Amino acid sequence: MSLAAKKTTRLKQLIQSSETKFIMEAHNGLSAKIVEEAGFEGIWASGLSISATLGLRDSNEASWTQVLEVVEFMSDVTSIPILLDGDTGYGNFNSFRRLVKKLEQRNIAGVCIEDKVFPKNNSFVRGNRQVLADINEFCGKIQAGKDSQNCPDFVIVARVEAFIAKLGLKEALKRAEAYRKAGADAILIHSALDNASEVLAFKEEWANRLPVVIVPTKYYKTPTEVFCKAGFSLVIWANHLMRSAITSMQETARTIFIQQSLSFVEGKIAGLDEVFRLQNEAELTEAEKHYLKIKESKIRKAKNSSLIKEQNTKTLSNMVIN
Ligand code: SPV
Ligand code: MG
Repeated sequence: MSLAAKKTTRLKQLIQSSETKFIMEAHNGLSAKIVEEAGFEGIWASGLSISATLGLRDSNEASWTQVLEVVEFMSDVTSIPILLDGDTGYGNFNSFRRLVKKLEQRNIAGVCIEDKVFPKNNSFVRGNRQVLADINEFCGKIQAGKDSQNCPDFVIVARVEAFIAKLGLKEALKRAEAYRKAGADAILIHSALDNASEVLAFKEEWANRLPVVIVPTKYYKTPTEVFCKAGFSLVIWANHLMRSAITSMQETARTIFIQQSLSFVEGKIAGLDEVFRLQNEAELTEAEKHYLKIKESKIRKAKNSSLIKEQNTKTLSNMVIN
């Protein structure tokens, strides 16, 4: 895939590729950069991870403009496309179409919205309180998003939560078909089971009407070849950087607290050189050489010209006196 192509186009190509592709969660600029450096072709800006790293619940406690700020940082420091987990679109069709416009302005390649009601709950909590959106209302939201996107390749993924709400395959297929007709570019079929039976049954019935995206957080034991063989388009590793950061930070904090010393953790954690490399300090050093030199030479010039002026004044006053 050409790196010169727009991020929207690259995400669309990923989703429409004939092979199964993989994208990885990130939740801030640093983790986004780490995802790109690991070799992934795309980033999942996870609602769960973004809210957790803000110290909040995954229940729309962060406002949509706060989420927008986070993804802007992520996009600025990476060159691979970002698919934002846009929850329910943060309101009705009108809120969603404004979100689409703002995401495109910030170079975000696509957004996924789920057919639940605002404020949503994470799909793995409060299993008996997963209220689904009205199908027609959700179709209108998809349509409004598609109608307001600027770039034709901006991707809108419709996420079907019928299995999460325990409504079964028939309801999942009915919803997916309605969202396809409303203009969705792909269907994300979500499941909270610890095996892939629901998503595999869906894929078999659905066939290839639209690309299908999955999030195997709970059915992680299913071998990846099963997903590839079934023809899923995109697999999202949805929260594993946020979770690995929690484990690592807890261990480091506990060790330093107990040992009252840093010597037990140095060597186990990223060195400052690595922090500076990830921040691209080298670029600023080069830029300083370039731009501050100009500034210095300007100062020199200014000094020279005031010296000349001073000399001229002296000459002039000498001439007047004489
Ligand atoms: C997220 O990453 O926020 C998701 C996926 O929506 S899940 O948490 O699995 O519902
Ligand atoms: Mg989410």
